[in-house]
Amino acid sequence: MGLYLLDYGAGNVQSLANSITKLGHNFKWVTEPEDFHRATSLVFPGVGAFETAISHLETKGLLQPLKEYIQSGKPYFGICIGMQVLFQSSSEGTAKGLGVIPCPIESFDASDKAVPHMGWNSADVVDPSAGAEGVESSSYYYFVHSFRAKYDPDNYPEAMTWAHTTTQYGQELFLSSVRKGSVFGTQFHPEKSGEAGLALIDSWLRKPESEHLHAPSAPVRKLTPKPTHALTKRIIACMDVRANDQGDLVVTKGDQYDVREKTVTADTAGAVRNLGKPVALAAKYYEAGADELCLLNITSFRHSPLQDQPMLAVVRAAAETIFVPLTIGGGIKDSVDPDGTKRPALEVAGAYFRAGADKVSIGSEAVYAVEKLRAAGWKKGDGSSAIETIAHAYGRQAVVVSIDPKRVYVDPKTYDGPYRSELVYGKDDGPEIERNKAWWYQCTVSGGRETRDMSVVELAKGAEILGAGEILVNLIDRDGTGLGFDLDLVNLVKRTVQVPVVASSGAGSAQHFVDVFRETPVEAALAAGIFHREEVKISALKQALQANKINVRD
Ligand code: 1PR
Repeated sequence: MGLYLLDYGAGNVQSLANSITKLGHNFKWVTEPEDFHRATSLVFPGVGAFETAISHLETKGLLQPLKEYIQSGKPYFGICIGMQVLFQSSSEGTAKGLGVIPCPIESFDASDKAVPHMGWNSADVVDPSAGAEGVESSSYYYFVHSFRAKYDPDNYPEAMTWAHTTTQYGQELFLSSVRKGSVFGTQFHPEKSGEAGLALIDSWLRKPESEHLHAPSAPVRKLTPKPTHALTKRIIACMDVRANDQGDLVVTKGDQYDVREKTVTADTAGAVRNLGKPVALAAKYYEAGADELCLLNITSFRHSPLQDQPMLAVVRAAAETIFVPLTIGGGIKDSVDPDGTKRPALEVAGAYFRAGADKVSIGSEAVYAVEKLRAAGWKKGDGSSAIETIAHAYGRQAVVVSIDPKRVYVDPKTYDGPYRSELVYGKDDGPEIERNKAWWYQCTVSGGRETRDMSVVELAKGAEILGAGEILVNLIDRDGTGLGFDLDLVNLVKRTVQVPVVASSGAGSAQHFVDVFRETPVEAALAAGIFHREEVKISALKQALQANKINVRD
């Protein structure tokens, strides 16, 4: 008897479990079909890809019992894919959904916006007279998805009687939550939506069973999109994590990727710069209002990631206290344990997702995969790369490709190399001495130690073809310099891909964030040094952005 959570075996379900525990509730995992009879309420935190979710449920013999549970009238709360399975079908694949809500899930139109829809957006209650299911119109909730149920009363009037809230992305209105009878579902992730999300989960869990029964909403009405959507720009705090010389994992930060102290005092010279413990810093940034956190294991290229239990322990512990999205990077690649056991990248990523990560960030491996793709003529990948295998199992929104380029200075008058169309020309008033200079951006691997014969435009284009859901753009020349984001680089990448892009490297002041959001269409900006050294507080940064009319989450 009691609350059960359904885990079909892919994606980060740990964060929901952590949020329920933090709120003081007990639960059990569904392990066999009979558990659906034992459950008095059920939460399905579906993370990943629709097709994979349906086929895993079917293989485990859980699909039909799930359908029967929903029809039984006992309270059900589906999150993301846990909501989408209620629908007829999804254009993400050929698998059929449960068909409880008679309309399809389809892809967002990517012609006027970045897809996936990734970040914090608002949700408007369709029929306030029926009472909101803990959804506050003044709050923001975290979305991450490429497919959605369109709000479409003309074609699907019956399905729209399920509409509890709608959200606008670009000029599209879609169902961000559904409710009827004892069934509730959200497209957004309350377990990743900070305090607002925790409050929503708590209010659903605390309701007596009788209050879960909802009459149908008021008659379906037409809704018109507003001139602009409410998706906020995201602020990401990044922590580079590595073992120091004593073997403890510490947050470190270099400039231009060199993390060793340069000061010549007796006890610090040459030591790994230590800026604090990763779990404590992650909790601090969560409390301070960071919209996302990123942990990069920058020693991983020397170790087998699955042997790297301390890093997995860091992710587990961080996920217990932070309820915003968490990206893990470093060493996401096919690897071999010291005993010769092969570990595909998919397994490495899976271990991080199970520990509580929402996205993995792939660096060096992405470069090698795009080199192969380019050699094959930029057609589809062969399905074997880390980007492809992880995106297939967990959805493209779970795969970030992290680009670590360096500028290659050339004489624009004489340069006749392959990247002429990608050249950026120096300005007289740029932060570096750039007059009469031009450069292209060359990709690197192994944390900048090795350059490769590939430009940032090629890598971004190839990563998107292979299935990356987001591109993180660092720049080694600017890392830790405080000179500001390289706006030319960010615009170059934004022009190349349709997936969301994160600007990184060089933030030195709040004004630099204002500049990057005003002068480029980038979706998010990441910083490390200024947050670690407390030169800029996240709350002050958000105030500065709001003062400049840039929409951010409070
Ligand atoms: O190649 O898949 O194992 O991934 C390695 C990942 O680790 C890559 O994303 C790479 O950027 C990162 N990495 C490797 N070595 C280092 C290092 O510092 N020695 N960290 C490193 C790079 C750079 C940024 C930094 C921004 C913002 N960190 O993430 O956070 O430049 O810094 P700032 O705001 O202080 O300027 P793989």
